[in-house]
Amino acid sequence: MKTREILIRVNNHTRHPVLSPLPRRGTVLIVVIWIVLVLASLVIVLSYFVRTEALASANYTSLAKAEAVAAGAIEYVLAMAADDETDSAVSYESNPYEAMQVGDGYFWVLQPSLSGDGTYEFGLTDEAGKINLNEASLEMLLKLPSMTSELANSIIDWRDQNEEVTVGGAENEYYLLAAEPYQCKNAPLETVEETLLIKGGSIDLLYGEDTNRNGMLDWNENDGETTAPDDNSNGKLDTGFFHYVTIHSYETNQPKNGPERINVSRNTNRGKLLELLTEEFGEEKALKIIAPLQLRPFSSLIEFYYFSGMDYDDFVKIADRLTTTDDEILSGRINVNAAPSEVLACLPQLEQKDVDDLIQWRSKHESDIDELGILWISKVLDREKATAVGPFLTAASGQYSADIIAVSADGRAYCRYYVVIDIADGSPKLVYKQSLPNSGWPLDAEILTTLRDGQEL
Ligand SMILES: [Ca+2]
Ligand SMILES: [Ca+2]
Ligand SMILES: [Ca+2]
Ligand SMILES: [Ca+2]
Repeated sequence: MKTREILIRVNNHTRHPVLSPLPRRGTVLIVVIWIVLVLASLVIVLSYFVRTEALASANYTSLAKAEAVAAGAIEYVLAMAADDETDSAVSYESNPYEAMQVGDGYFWVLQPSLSGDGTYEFGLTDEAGKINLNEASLEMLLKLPSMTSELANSIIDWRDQNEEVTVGGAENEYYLLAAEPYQCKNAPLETVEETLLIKGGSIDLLYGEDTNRNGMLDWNENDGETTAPDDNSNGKLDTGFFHYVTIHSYETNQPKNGPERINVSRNTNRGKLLELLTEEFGEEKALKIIAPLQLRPFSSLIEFYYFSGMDYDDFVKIADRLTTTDDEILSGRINVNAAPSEVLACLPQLEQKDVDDLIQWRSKHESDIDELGILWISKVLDREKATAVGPFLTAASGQYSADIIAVSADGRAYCRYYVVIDIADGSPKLVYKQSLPNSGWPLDAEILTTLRDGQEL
């Protein structure tokens, strides 16, 4: 009995797995499907990560290339600034600052298009063609485009060493009461953007509607409040005062060639002046010129020119050998051969017609204007006006700025730098470098499309 019972139980046991094969096979299938699904998802996620990583590393490589191109471009503009100054005989088939191919990319040196004709310009910008915020008088600051009386007066207080408040300006008591207080600087500005710290200063006044600083009216700069910036959508670009001001301009009080200048503001230099005149025009003529002259302080060479009674052509020959001050550094004088109309309009006593006449005369005599110093303004302005503007003018330039845009050849990455180069002492030096990472692509969007399509420019 026992044995039979056991057998039956065993049979029941052995029967059991035979009776339920289908449910067990289904479970395995479902488990396998799940595993396949999980593996497939892992593969998809992994390949997504790999692709993202590949893209990121490609973008990183492109950015490194663009940065390398920008570094090359900075060296290039350093060399070019010195080259321009020495009137190199090198000629270029196309603009040497536009779409220059270097290594694995291209660069541009963008020049603000102040003409407002809707075209890009490329090249170095002459800092001596601007108003120097550290040197200009209140009267001159007030005449700048987009300048307010509040900001102009406050710039005077910001840079002067005293604590006396100019009417409409601000000294320490204003800045120390701000939500996050800071001191009035009472020293020269070190960047143009420092005006944003000064009472009355703002992005709107500094850059106007041209927040990407390209001198062009971009679509977002003409759509009102729809997208930043807040513009007046009048179809015209308000550029602010950024492009018309600098803090970098200065020159050394030395002639381009030859010995030291003679300071005609000192009567003790009469002998030296006679020597120079004799050397240049012979003894008889020299004595005739110098005989009636008693030297005294002059505000500028223009004033001395009228005082001397010399012929225009004669004076032009010796002008670069003369000065009216012992100062070795002359800061903030405006290069009358380089300044745009808006800057010349800031000069004392000048009306718009005078400015227009100066610009017209200058463009007519472009080829030989460098030889004339600032003396040619006497051909355009009357004696009183020429004497009034003389102290603020020069024909020399010692500093240039360059707005550099560099892009990798595949168009994946670009970078932008604003640099200032000083060549006043003959050897070019980089004195200011500002990265502009958030200004967007400032040139024609077609350029990036072309490069991303794998084509060359
Ligand atoms: Ca002050
Ligand atoms: Ca713009
Ligand atoms: Ca807008
Ligand atoms: Ca506008």
